[in-house]
Amino acid sequence: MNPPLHSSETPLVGVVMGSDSDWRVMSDASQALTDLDIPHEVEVVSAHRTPDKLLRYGREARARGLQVIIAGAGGAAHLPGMLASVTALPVIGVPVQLATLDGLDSLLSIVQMPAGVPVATVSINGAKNAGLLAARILGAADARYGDAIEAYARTLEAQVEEKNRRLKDSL
Ligand code: RP5
Repeated sequence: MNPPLHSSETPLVGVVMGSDSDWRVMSDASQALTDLDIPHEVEVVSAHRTPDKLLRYGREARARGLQVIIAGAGGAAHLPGMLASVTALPVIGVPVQLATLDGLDSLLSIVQMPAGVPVATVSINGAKNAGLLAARILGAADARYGDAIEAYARTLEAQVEEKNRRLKDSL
């Protein structure tokens, strides 16, 4: 499945990825944002293959109204860090697992940022949590999103309790 086209609403979150091949993972971030009614956009931006686009995207993101960037990449995953170096927005990095090295290469490329240029790195293939973290960042200033995260937490709680009940009923 390919990334969808831009949403028509003004996006608050930019979900970017180094290749369309990352969409199999990064779609989880988009889905989490959709589930919480958070307007977002999806874009393929490659640190190595489209460097001019990367710089433009990062430099213009804030002025366009984005509040958070989620950036996923695999292998020599320089996209999140390079974006963080040209924008003041919070950047959440998603290490995408490729066929080799179990995603450790992606994780280390993203997490080991030099002091002064932070990237909030989630787990390997942790795109869903990246979407939820972006929602929490928005929720700090906008109660709608904070409330949505609290409601989501209650859903998780109810699901665990339901499974607990079923497990005990099966004994
Ligand atoms: C990275 O190279 C991308 O983020 C992707 O994870 C990886 C492979 O890209 P493709 O060769 O599949 O386009 O920059």
